[in-house]
Amino acid sequence: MRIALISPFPDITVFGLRTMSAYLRERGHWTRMIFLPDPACDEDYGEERYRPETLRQLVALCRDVDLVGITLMTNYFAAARQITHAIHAATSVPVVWGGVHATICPDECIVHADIVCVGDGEEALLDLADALGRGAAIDALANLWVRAGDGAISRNPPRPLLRDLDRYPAPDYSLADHHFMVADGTITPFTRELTERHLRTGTVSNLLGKMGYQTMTGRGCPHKCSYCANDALKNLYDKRGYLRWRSVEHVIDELEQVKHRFPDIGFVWISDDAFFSRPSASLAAFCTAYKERIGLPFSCLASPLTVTEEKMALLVDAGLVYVQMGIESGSARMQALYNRARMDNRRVLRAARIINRYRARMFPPSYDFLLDVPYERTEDTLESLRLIARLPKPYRLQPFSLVLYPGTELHRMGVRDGHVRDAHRDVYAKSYNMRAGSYPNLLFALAQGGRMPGPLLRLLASRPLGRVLAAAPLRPGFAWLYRALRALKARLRPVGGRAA
Ligand code: B12
Ligand code: SF4
Repeated sequence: MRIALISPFPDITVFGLRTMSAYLRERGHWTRMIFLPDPACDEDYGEERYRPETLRQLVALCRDVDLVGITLMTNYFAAARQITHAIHAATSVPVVWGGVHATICPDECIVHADIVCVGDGEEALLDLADALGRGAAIDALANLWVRAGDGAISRNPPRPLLRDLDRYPAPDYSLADHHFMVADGTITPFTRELTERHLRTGTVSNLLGKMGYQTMTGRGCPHKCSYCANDALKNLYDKRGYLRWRSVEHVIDELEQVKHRFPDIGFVWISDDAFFSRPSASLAAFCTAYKERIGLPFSCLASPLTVTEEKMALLVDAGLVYVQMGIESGSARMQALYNRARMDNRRVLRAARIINRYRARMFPPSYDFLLDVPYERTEDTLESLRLIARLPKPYRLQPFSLVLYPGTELHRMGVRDGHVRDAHRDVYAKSYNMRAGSYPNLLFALAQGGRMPGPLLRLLASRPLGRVLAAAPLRPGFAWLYRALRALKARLRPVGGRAA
């Protein structure tokens, strides 16, 4: 079978879609990958994202295939819908949607797609391609929701999660029948030069000033934060089998292939949800093999509970140069609401101090915080700022405006309490970059680079002063100041860089 796989994401990594492409090819099908980096990017989620000429070219690429697959996160719902409508209007090729949003909101997706994949897609897509190839029925395949011609929908539960991730080949970077939408909306063959140019502009690539290759050594997360997609995904699957790891050999093989294919790769970006939660023995084996056979600097994500002195020492010795850790809030009340009570300030400071011991050999770590949370009071945000004042320097802050993603506990609460009045505006079209203008958010912006002296930040975020300055009469003034500061930062940001 011939299957077109489409990504609307700005980033070209798309690990899941590329893995499925490689797997289908290995199993005798042909895939055509089409990357449509969303022109609106993260800033403006319009309804009509692609130009008519782009859609015409896209449809032409989908005419001679047997199946079209589209991957989507919640923010890309409008893009997937626009692409699907264009394909449906001009061809009779069935369209299957998959990815985190399809998994969490299949009922909404099946209105537009012919088939929706709930959960991991490799086996489901292979079964679907095989069945279509044989002319067999597709309405009872595990993981798939299928809409029949008369509108009836078969809703098949997901199969148990596959534990052996080594079954899947490395993501497809072959460039064979790969296509890419360039800035003017034209779809061209995806070349090595275009790939490398894109790999140079990812967030971490910008930060480290090197061309980065992004991969995942496992799937899942040991935690279940109430605002995170993992909260929704763990409810779908058996929680115990959710966190899975590829073997060290499997990951190192992939990285060796990548080094061979792209010799200019300057670092590896491991984007596992919580790489530090890999068991100690496996992490030690990874570090030994990585140091010997890959030898490139690398970055990863951490959670305050999983950073230990032992793991940090191993990783830095193997080449770890940059860590991003979610702190999210310094207020015990908010930590409890986020289901992160165990990641309290004591644990956060302990993890930050461990990371800080390696400051001479690493780039400053990034610490993520959630802002604009409807349940957060000014005092909670000021507590976060006071925690920041205690963090050892150097560091960078990555403040994210909370998006209430569907399927999460906080989304349920938000809907119940009237914080999601217009789903498109408040969730689907909201970017984590759209932070509200306020006194505490201004302090976050000023402290973002990690250069504000701790005592000054402590003073500005202290209870009496903070309360006065965050009070209603002063809000418009601080909102204006905040917007002015962000506009200035945007002007100073290097071309190709993104706001964190
Ligand atoms: C790496 C990553 C990124 C990278 C790269 C994204 C990319 N384009 O490749 C970066 C840092 C750029 C990124 C950015 C964003 N991300 Co992100 N990201 C992830 C992360 C950690 C891993 C994604 C991944 O590769 N997973 C592994 C693969 C195997 O799983 P998968 O993608 O789900 O694919 C499987 C199935 O879903 C299914 N499937 C997927 N597509 C399809 C298609 C078809 C046809 C079929 C049949 C099946 C299918 O099969 C796949 C294989 O089993 C996830 C968290 C996670 N653990 O998944 C968050 C996640 C996807 N990101 C998220 C978000 C919100 C974003 C942002 C929008 C905002 C933000 N806060 O960061 C931005 C903007 C996007 C952008 N600029 O590209 C959310 C999405 C929530 C939601 N409801 O949509 C997640 C789930 C994080 C979270 N825990 O909440 N992200
Ligand atoms: S630690 Fe991060 S990835 Fe894991 S559940 Fe919490 S927010 Fe999600």
